[in-house]
Amino acid sequence: MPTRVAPPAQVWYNTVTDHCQLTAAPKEKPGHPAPPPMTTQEPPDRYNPAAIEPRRQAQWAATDLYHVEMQDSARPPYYFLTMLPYPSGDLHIGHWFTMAPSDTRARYLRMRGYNVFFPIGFDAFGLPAENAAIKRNIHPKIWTYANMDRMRQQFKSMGAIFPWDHEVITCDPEYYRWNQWFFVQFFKRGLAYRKFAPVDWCPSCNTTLAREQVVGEDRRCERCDTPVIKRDLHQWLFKITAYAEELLDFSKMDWPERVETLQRNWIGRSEGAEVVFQAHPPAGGDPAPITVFTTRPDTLWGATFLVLAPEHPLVAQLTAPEQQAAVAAYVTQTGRQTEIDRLAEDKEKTGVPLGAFAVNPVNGARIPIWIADYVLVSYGTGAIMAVPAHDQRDFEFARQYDLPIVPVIAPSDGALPDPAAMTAAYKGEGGTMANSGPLDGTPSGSGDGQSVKAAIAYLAAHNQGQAAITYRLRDWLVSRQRYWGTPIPILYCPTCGEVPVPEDQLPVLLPDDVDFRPTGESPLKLHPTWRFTTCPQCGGPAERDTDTMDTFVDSAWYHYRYLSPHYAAGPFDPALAGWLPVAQYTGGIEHAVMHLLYTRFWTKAMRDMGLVTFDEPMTRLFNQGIILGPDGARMSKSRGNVIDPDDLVGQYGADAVRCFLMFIGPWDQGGPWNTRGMEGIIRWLNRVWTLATDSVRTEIAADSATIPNSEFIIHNSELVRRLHQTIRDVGDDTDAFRFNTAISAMMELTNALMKARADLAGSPVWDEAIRTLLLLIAPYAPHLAEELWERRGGAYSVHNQPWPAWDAALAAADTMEIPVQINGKIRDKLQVPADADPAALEAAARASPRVAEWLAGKPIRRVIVVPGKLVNILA
Ligand code: ANZ
Ligand code: ZN
Repeated sequence: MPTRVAPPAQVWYNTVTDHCQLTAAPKEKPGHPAPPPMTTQEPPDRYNPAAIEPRRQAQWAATDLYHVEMQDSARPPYYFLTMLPYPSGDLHIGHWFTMAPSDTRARYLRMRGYNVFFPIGFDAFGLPAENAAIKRNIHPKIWTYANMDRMRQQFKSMGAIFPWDHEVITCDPEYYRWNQWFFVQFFKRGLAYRKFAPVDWCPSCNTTLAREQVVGEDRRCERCDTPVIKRDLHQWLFKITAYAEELLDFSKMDWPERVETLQRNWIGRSEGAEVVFQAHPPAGGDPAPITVFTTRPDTLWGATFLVLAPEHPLVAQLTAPEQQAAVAAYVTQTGRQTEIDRLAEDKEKTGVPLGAFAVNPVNGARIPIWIADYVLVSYGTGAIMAVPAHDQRDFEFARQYDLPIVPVIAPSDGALPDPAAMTAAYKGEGGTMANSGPLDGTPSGSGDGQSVKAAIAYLAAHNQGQAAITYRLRDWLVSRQRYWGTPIPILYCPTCGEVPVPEDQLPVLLPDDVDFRPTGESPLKLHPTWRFTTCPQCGGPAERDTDTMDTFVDSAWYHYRYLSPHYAAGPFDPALAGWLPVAQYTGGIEHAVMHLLYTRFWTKAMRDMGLVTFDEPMTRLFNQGIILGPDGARMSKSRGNVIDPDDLVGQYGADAVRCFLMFIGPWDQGGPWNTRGMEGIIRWLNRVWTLATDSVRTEIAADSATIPNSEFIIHNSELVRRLHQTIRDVGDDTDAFRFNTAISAMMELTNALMKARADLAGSPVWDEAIRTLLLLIAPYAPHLAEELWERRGGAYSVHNQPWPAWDAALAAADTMEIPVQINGKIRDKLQVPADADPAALEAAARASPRVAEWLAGKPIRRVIVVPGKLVNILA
């Protein structure tokens, strides 16, 4: 028996944090003991993660084990990326839930022979940091950097393979300089432009929000939940709409269907036509053309009025004097409503006539022009032709204000509906065009030979309209009236206008001495000197833009910077382009339409700038679920259901926490935390420990009596088969992010080994099985695997070993011969898998032609199946 040394658990435990700090900070903290040397310390002889983990982490750091050779021609590169965290304070269990399984898969691929790059950094600019800093009255920079220091240590306690020398911090001038550089390139290419526009404004955060940051039906600020209002400001936008069509093409990547659908709906492509009406201003003068967007240009003969969005630029010009008061009141009223309210289908329709008329280009009809809130200025052309007979909203509006309804599609029975009798608009399915001049008799629909295409051809031929596509996608609004962000690198010169900061003057540094509290004005505007500068073009006085960029700019391209975080000649070192695009990305589904769309746009813009040669930033994407509190609700401080990973690591060890998070359920589903479930993991890891460290048979035999069925002897060949099946299953499952079933498979192998131990311990098969088990668990429980590997004499490091190979022949389930009896007499013998269940055996017996012959039509009364023995059919 090995001598049992009392585990110095307390001593080891106390050194946990010191080790972590040691790996990050160059200097040791005074007053704390140095880490124990690797060789002289007697290790505890039972599983003691508090002792093992910091020691292994220090060893990996000291030996630079996870250093990534960026130009390695021998191994294929594999860029594995997980979404970078906000340095919001403490690391919470959600961070672990996203990072630890990713680390496991990255480690697995590393063992599979890939040169794996799995970097990490911090999304360090933005509102969360700034709001928290405001609350605590410390400078956002100090607060952010302190958080990052803390989180870095916490990340290290996870034992991940992050190459810390590639860390990217987005609030570092070395990083945001390239945000500015990209901004200038976008400006020069017409992809960045400025416009005076109504924007969504959060009165509490005192800033504009992108459309995506306005959440919920009641349109609240994503960050602070305050209802959003509209405000007019000069804003910079990135022209993401220039790529709308290309962004709908998902063929060059393998992303979850759900994300594709969310993006497709967000982009919202609509095919139809633009039709031009001439409007006559009440005051006289030249007619003003109004272009409408319609998906049903074929119903043009049934258009009985036009509706403009209240914000439409022609409203003032087309308003008759007697309507001015009513129109002004209506415009103000609309401005207070949200888009959702305006589009609500059950809402009573309201509107005001302008007192002007337009001419229907195809039949010369004079039709009135109205404004109504159900028409949005931001969609299509902000103006519609109303066809009340065939569009429900127009129908309700016409009924409300007694406007004419003219049907132009006859249902299949041939008779046009009587407008007075209609109770709803008729969409025209299966109908035929009527009352529509050249379209009469054409089947209604958008297919070939149907009315929509015929109408477009007619309009084009007569110069009255053309085919058009419109998108719901809006340009990306990037200006923020906040301090903690990248300064926008544009100057305003009274002579030269908008002037980009010359590239050799980048970065435009964010000054530290600013009153960063939100006033509604950009804090940089209140700085006494910062914004005053000279125009690089004419040398005259100029002013800087005082807004900062949306932080989604930072995260749109950070993965390029990871490759060469200190590269000074460009956003990334083109010599490292072989790593791109990212092979596998992991992160939450909540980023489906913001970050994941922006980063696709950014890569396409980079491609068009000649910086990269591919079209999509990340080839594969996996969305993990979220980990919930023990009560099944989202973890939050106010609910008091937050699980602190540091406590758990202190209590159970990082390996147990890692494994538990992967075991809790399918990774893409997440689930509630259940600390009791932790025990199963601890028990498993302890069994692995026992198997790998104890080989004394008497002790083992006593121990194995506690395992059910311990009398059952697992034969050599069965163990081999199990082993090969487990290698196969753990590999397949890890590949497919099925970490929970991979752990189950390893647990089963562990249990099988426990049962077989009395017979096999010490044999070559046994040793091979233990060795293999350690290799399989290495990506999952990296510290434990390293420790046990070393104790069994393996060469450092287990993490540099190749993933074990498996043999299909050895993994195949054995077959056996089963007799089939009919009324007790053997009539056939079947080859079946050794583990076939009763249903499978009965089915095989019934399917046998010889059995059928013997039965010869006799009805089967009963079938008796004894698995592994026989099938007896009573006929
Ligand atoms: C005439 C018409 C007749 C229409 C008909 C539909 C049915 P989607 O599919 O969502 O793109 N529309 C156009 N611009 C609008 C705006 N800015 N605000 C509100 N509604 C607008 O819808 C396109 C249809 O929505 C367009 O086709 C237009 O109504 C309306 F039997 O034009 B349609
Ligand atoms: Zn100038």
